[in-house]
Amino acid sequence: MDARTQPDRSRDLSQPLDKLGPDETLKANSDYLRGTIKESLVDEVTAAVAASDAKLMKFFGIYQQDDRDVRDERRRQKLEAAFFFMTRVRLPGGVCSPSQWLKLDELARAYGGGTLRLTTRQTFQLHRVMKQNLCTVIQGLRDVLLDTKAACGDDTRGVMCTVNPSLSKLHRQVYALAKQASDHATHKTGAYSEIWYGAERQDTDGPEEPFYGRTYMPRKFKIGFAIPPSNDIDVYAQDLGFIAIARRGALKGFNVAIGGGLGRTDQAPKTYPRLASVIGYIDADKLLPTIDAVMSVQRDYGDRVDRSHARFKYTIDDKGLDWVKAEIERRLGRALAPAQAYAFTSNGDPLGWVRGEDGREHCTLFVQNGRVINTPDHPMMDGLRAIARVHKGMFRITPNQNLIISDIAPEDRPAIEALMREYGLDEFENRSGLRLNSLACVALPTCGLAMAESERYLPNLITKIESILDVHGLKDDPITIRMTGCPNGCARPYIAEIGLTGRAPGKYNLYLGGGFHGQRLNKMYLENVGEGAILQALDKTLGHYARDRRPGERFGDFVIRAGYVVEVKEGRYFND
Ligand code: SRM
Ligand code: SF4
Repeated sequence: MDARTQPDRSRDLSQPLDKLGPDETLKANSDYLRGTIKESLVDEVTAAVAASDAKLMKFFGIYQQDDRDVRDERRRQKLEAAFFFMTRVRLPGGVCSPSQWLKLDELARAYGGGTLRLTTRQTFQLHRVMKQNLCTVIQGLRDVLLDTKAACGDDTRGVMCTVNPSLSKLHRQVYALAKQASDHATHKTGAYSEIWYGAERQDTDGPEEPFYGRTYMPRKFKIGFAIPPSNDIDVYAQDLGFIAIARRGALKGFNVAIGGGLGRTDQAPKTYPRLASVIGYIDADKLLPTIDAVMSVQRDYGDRVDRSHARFKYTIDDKGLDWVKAEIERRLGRALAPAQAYAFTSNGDPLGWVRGEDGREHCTLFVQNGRVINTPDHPMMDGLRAIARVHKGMFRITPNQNLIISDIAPEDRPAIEALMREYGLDEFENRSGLRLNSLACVALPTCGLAMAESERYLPNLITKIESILDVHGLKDDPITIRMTGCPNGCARPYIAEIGLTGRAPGKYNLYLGGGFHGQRLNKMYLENVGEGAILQALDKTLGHYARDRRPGERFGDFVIRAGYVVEVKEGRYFND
């Protein structure tokens, strides 16, 4: 049975669109995402685009934003906000070539404020792109075979894949499938080429969007591939996660996990983070039909009235996991096999050099919060450009916002190492285990949803926590800490051992007790508190941990055993 031909309730005329949410009407009436984007782009009266076009442009990886640092001042001066656009690249598995890196570097310097941002889903974001430069940027990306399709919007988003290059053969196999999955599930509308490349509209033989129809997905849908023992992609945070099962180093198939998602809203208990449930096993050749079957269930049954309740996790909890699994199996035309044994050990990145099974060398560099930028004492952007000019292998962005210079022939390593030393790219050895396991979302000044600082604040907060770690002798212990500027959870804070989510300027919720390899949600320990209270709480709990931990016990496990927080067994009890 082909799930692509299964019922799509979003196109069912018996469901009047006006009974659905406004975003559904917008999508349905947009002529497959064309809207009036072309007109908006040439409107010289404003640096912004029409509100409806701003929503549609997300499907093309482009977000309208404004500089929040100057928002109030501009309002006082009766000027429109300082609008610009964030452009997110589609980069399955985070792999890019040196020529792609050089192009991104060039575009970032010319149009993106002189900085590149590596994201928690392994891709690049350019911020501060002006409306009149968007086509140039997207055509520049096309020159190196990159695009921004479906990097945002109600579709599949960036497909993630574990980056561990030491398992060379297995990684190659899984990465190839992740790329195939991304190409398969990305929207097909001709609007992309027409708007961004200036192509003529082509007649299509069949439907323009054979899978999505006119209304696409009810909400974003995230797919990721994990290769145990690394859970770097946080597979339990994906709407649809695949856990690679290998035999003698070669891929056999995948355990299938569904219904992960972290977004929530403060004071709205109906929203909650949920970890994905493992529902069975498939052979590798059933991958694409499984993606179709799972996505089509969410496409047809996801909530199209209330967007805050439209992620797959809510469909699963409303309908019941057993019902959803049975519906997936019905569409797949077969039962899933029982899940196979696997074990994760960490969701962090091992930094520094490793040699792959194929003899090639790989070096993972620490990039604090994914920000690639030149500063007076740390010319990181120049350093990576210098490496890209001589590097014959690949770059891989990790889900922890770090960067691997990968696939280096042993004889080329000395030259790369010399450049790393010259530009100070390898200066991570003296950093604390906490800093090396930290993640922060972008937040202010570009994110329109931020309530507090994140990327610009976490490094300073960590410096203060490091003093506490020094006192307790924990400087080298790997402890995960993740901060976001609002509860949406873009740095996956709810599965960190220490999570901080912004409530207001200078105020955060503090969560403790997440699983070290992403297997357990944390629990709120303090609500809406400032730096003083955060440091006090961490001094107390970290000190207690240093004194009383059992051999090998992780901080996240300890705070539960010591009674600071209760264990969250299921995502839906997170808010209790
Ligand atoms: Fe996110 C919205 C940044 C990963 C959950 N996210 C946003 C927007 C686009 C704000 C907006 O809607 O106006 C942020 C742009 C900020 C900026 O200025 O760049 C934004 N999200 C990011 C990135 C760049 C964070 C980072 O610092 O790396 C990550 C880009 C990933 C990528 O390459 O595609 C990013 N976002 C995530 C993740 C983590 C993940 O997917 O592994 C999550 C939690 C997992 C999940 O989806 O449940 C996440 N972002 C959200 C949500 C909450 C969704 C929900 O179900 O409630 C929003 C808000 C929304 O969609 O309404 C959001
Ligand atoms: Fe913006 Fe909130 Fe996501 Fe941070 S978590 S990038 S503040 S939406």
